[in-house]
Amino acid sequence: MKLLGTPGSPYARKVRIVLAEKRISYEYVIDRPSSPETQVPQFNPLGKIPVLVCDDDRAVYDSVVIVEYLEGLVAEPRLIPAAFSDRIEVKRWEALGDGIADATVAISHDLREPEAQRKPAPWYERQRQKIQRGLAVMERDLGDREFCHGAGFSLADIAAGFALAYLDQVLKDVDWRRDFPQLKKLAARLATRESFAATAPAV
Ligand SMILES: N[C@@H](CCC(=O)N[C@@H](CS)C(=O)NCC(=O)O)C(=O)O
Repeated sequence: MKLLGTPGSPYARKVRIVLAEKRISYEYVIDRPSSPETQVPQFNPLGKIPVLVCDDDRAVYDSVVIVEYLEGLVAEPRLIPAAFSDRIEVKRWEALGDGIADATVAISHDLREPEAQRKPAPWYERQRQKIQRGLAVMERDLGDREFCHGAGFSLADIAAGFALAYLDQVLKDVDWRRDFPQLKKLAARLATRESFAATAPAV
């Protein structure tokens, strides 16, 4: 199978961490949807990465669906619990991670525009509040436990980890380590994990 993505895409990294955890081999194809040569729309009509192209040429998108697909394809290690309420909890963590990444992507893309064309200050404030509130809920729900959900590593930890790492990558002024000490410890633990270390974007 092939994964279309870019080193800068947080959602592609989330999928790559899952692939690494499950030790699934794949071809990683760097494909920027903004490039005139992109193949992404051939596989995803929405023109977004990540896209997983299976060996039978079936394309799976977006990252939430890809992760669910990989969980069904290779059962171990289990990243999404089978029990209904645990499953929903872990998916809620995934929604938090994705939502924090969505707001971070929105800000970082707008900051690339010439100053006169940028969104107004209240729009920036709304995006930053999404990030801050999302992090506050992660901090509260993690508490002083080792893992974001239950007694072991799961997609919930991947969700928190990729979103925090992406914040470090593109919004360096957000000092989340100062405000959220439990997330700070979590991120330090996750950074040493093989799947995170192997997929960390070059600095
Ligand atoms: N919800 C999607 C978000 C994917 C997404 O927004 N990808 C960005 C890159 S980080 C993209 O491909 N943008 C190109 C575009 O929207 O044209 C997912 O989780 O896969």
